Amino acid sequence: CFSNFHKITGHTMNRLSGHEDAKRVAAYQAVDDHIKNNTAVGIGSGSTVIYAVDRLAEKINKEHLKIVCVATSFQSRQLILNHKLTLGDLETHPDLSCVIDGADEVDDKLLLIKGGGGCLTQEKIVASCTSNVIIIADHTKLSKHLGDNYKRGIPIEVIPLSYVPVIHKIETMLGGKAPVRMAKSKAGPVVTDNGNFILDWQFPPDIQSQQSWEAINSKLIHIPGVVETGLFINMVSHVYFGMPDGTFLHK
Ligand code: ABF
Repeated sequence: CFSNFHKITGHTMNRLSGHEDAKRVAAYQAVDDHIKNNTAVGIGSGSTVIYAVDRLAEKINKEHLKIVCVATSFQSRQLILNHKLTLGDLETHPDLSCVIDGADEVDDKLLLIKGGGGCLTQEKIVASCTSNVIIIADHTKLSKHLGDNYKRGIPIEVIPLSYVPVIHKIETMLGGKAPVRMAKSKAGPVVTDNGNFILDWQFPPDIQSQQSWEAINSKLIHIPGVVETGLFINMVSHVYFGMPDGTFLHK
């Protein structure tokens, strides 16, 4: 289902800048294809989105566009403010023309794993406010099945007091391991923008042959204490991958 393959000319890729160039190619193309005047757009989180906001700011200034930006995280809010873009919220803009966001993995059915950077819940809420969710990523995020490339597991945001019972329930009900994500310093758990913890569920490899991701997601979401999962199912309209040779792949 690769619908489009395009060449961006004038791009030289090398080993060091390859990933960054690929992110930039995807981000610029998504902004160029989808941003329209007098609209409100959702701004995702992560390193690829930084390129999208750079391009958005350039486009707004050059074309004198009126765009309201709705953030999906503290990082995203800072990006919007640092670029001097107009910051809005879902209270005033509950219907967004599009959302541009990154992902940790995208399978060939356009199912996503998100939340590797810790921002899944607000991202999913904002994504639910548009019918046009656009994912931007470098080529390493593309996979046949979820988990082929992204080995850390599916991020699951949980209320702190529930984290041990939730771990037990996930491991008993679905198998695998679901450790709480620790800060790099190991001084304590990572705390999300919502004050919660994240479990990274390393699911059993054969789970995808036993049940659908919809069924798995529904089991996870019904465990008391689970706030949201990083499984994004049937939410995506477009994906732009930056490829190693400077092209982009549009699915
Ligand atoms: C956020 O940023 C997360 O949902 C996802 O985990 C991550 C992708 O980041 P990057 O673009 O840095 O790979 O959107």
